Amino acid sequence: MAMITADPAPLAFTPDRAALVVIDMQRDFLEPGGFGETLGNDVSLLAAAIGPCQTALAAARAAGMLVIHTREGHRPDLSDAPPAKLERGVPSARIGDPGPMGRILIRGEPGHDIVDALAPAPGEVVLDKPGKGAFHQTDLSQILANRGIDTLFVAGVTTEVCVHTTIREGNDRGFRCVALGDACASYFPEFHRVGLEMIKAQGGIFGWVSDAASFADALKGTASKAA
Ligand code: C5J
Repeated sequence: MAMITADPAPLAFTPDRAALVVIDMQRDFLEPGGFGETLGNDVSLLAAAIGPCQTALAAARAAGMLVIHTREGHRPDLSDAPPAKLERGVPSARIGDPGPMGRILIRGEPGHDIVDALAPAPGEVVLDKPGKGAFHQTDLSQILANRGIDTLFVAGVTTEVCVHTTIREGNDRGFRCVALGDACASYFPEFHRVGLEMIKAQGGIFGWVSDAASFADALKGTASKAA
């Protein structure tokens, strides 16, 4: 059993029954020329999460914890992209359009890749998802059930969109969900702050909020049987 400092209260967890889920740290969101920038965002704001994600990944790997990386994106023929998603907003380029990193938000294109600094290690799960939540139209539930996982530590981007949706989905499915706040980021600093507040408010209505260093501290000296 390990214990992590968190809000609204410390949380005890079993590392063998926990997973680190790193959400959508893709070039399409973090680098110029991708999906994030086509929506008018300053993508440099997301870089703040890279260092803390590295800290969390190193700690999880050392502990032998299950690590899952997600990628938001669509099939090249866009058959899995709801028209309502494709039509929305007034982006400078739409999903599927060509860009400097290939077709925007399309699987197999360079922009869909996870940034080099957070490249998945061999054997880690890479989960492609068509929606914002990591449970929607994916086999995440089965992967977690196969490993007996009951606690999710969640990092990545963006705090109020795919991180939040995944935590809400996980919470409703009975997982203890912990956002590693500094390992998450948003194009809107205020949404990041309030997004984290929302998770831990009301006694932890969606879960807990902690940070990458506390996660690493909690795992010090633990080594998973699953390693
Ligand atoms: C967005 C995400 N923001 N990964 N996706 O569209 O948060």
